Amino acid sequence: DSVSIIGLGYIGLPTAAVFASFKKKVIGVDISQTTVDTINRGEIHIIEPDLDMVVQAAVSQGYLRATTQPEAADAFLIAVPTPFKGDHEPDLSYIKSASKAIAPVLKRGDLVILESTSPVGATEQMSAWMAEARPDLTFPQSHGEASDIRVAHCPERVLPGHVLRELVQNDRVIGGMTPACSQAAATLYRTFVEGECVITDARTAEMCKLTENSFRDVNIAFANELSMICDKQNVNVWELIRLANRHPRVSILQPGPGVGGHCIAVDPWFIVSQSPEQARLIRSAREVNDSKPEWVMQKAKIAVADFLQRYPDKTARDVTIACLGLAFKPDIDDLRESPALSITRSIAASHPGTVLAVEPNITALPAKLADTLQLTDVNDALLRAQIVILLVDHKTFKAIPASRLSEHLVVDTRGIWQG
Ligand code: SAJ
Repeated sequence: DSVSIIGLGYIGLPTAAVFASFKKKVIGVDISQTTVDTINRGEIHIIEPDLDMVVQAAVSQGYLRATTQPEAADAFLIAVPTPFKGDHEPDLSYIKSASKAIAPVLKRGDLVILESTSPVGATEQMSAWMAEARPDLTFPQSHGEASDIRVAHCPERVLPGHVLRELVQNDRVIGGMTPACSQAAATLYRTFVEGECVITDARTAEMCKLTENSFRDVNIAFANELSMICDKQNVNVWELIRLANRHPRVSILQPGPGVGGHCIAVDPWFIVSQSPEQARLIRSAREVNDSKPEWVMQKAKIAVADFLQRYPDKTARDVTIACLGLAFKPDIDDLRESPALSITRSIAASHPGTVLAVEPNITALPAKLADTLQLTDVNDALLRAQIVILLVDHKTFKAIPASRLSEHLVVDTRGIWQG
């Protein structure tokens, strides 16, 4: 049987590669010709450990092939982005175009799975779009178990940086539009999933994915709120959390400079936009996490003011600030939607002196930043800066001995030195 993956990004490409490594014939579809060409050369356009090797093997052994034009297959997995637009409304336009693009090649007995994180009801909507384009086929919303096409939602839940392992090991929530749709999807995933494939309906599966990321967002917001309260109360939040977590039923997450990545900072809004009256806590959590970068910037400004008070003969122009870490979380090189990056960018835009950025996991700054920022290594940054803003708890930074920071004014947003 063949599987077609629509959308060869952070989820689609690893999924395609894993299916291919289990000797499924995989047709990868992406609207970007460059992406398609890169993959067909056996190379990758995204950052994920070990993915290059798996893609290279899949392509060279002939199990994975990419194209911009959908082709007939037995199963289709849609893994396209679902960003938000306007006032945090989910934008389903990519799902719409993907379902319209595959509709012409669908045939009786095919299975279509939506993997993209989606608001409740999106799977039914996707099925309706396909039905509109193919009046000659029947779909579950009108024909139930007897339909020609099976449709399910199976949200991805893999952690960036550990995608290949989590794809195989995590349990999968499988929400078919009918029980037979769920069974068909579960059979497909069992090709490589070692975790359990747990069956539910499409709406519950949609809500489940949003719930998982909202749960994490709310818990991180709790930690971030605590860090701001403790700062005011002159209590060390890192010690506080360690102590509170000694309670057998307390498990507080770690504060940071804000929440990055494309999932946790986005998905809770889907719940809020569908249930604005009820989702009060979820909305507040988003607001708390989104306000944290601004709070860190204020801390940086206070550090500059403190420095100038200590050295009245200096001006802000003489102060060099080192921002340690740009990635959205530790030990990865992914700068997308990173609070560390936005904080560094804002500091660079407002501070009249030099701003140094240290990101050991990249070799060059993104072009738009190269004008306002200098990328350097930790040693150079510590030698030149008077103020150090720690933004990401990369291993390299954790290894810096306290003695090297005794001369600096430090804002440690991750508690790696003051914890
Ligand atoms: N963060 C904190 N404090 C913490 C934990 C995380 O500030 O204690 C921050 C991180 O620094 C980062 C952000 O939160 O900026 C998100 O990082 P993460 O590691 O929590 O999550 P992601 O965005 O890399 O991946 C999440 C995962 N979801 C959950 O853990 C519930 C992953 O399993 C999902 O597949 C992924 O979102 C997704 O694609 O939805």
